[in-house]
Amino acid sequence: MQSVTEPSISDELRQRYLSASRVLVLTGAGVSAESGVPTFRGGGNSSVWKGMPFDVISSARMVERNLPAVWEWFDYRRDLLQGLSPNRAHHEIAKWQDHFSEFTLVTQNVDGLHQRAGSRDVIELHGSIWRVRCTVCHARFEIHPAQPRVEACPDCSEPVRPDVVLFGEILPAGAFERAAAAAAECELCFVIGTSALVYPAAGLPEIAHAAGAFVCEVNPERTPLSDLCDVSLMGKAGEVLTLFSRLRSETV
Ligand code: BJW
Repeated sequence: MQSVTEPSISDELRQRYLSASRVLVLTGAGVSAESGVPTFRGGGNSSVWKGMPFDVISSARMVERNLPAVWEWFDYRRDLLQGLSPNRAHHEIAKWQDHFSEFTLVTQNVDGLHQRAGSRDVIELHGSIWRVRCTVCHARFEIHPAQPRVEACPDCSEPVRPDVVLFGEILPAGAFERAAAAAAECELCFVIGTSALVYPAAGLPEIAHAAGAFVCEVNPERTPLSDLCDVSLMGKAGEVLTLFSRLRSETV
């Protein structure tokens, strides 16, 4: 039975958090909102780019029709990110990797802020804004923030595109499979800052729930997953996750 609570941690969640060995965290754009990164569906600046909804500009069709416009949109977002830093939620999640014997962080975000907060082995379901991919030979190259991005593939000179997953495109090889395996094995699953509208990512908490995991959502708003979750902590990720930090320090 799902209970929607104010952002305070129930005894059951406390006990599960302190005793869990296998934990999976799925994050979305909301985890970066407190860093100043606009969400996709939160009505923020990035929902529309020069009159185009994000699902038009961030589409495979636009890559084919107008790659320079796609680059303009991604260059703008990378420039924005360079002035931003990981927030309390990213830092708290980074600590969790050392608290649990099996910890898997799966993100839909392309911003790299989890890694900048110290998270290791992050499964990036939708790619990274800090990589490009050749449209012809598919070779991948990192973008270094201090250097201009690669314009053409160094291997074959063909155009490169952002190495992100657009609607209708398939996820990076093995990424969803790894995430789904961890979801099926976890005891405790956190779903943080995602509208849970985009599949297959939104299917991960469903897999965890079906396999018997306790599922906890952290989001200021309800989502299509709220009814499935055992607990919905309704609040901002930075504020809510700080409660878990205190919990651990209280028990030491
Ligand atoms: C806070 C907060 C704070 C605010 N603290 N929280 C099954 C059913 C139906 C459809 C499909 C299905 N399987 C596949 C599909 C098709 C499609 C899909 O899901 N469509 C639905 C939208 C209908 N999926 C795909 O196409 C995927 N590919 C695929 O499945 O390939 C196989 C296949 C191919 C062909 C045919 C069929 C199958 C690919 C999906 C790629 C998504 N790409 C994007 C863009 C990336 C590039 C870019 O960055 O521009 O990824 S879309 C966009 O949405 C981005 C995000 O990662 C993704 C999810 O958004 P997210 O993270 O949830 O953000 P928001 O903005 O939606 O929500 C923010 C949340 O934060 C809100 O809830 C706020 O309340 C909350 N919040 N402040 C905590 N402080």
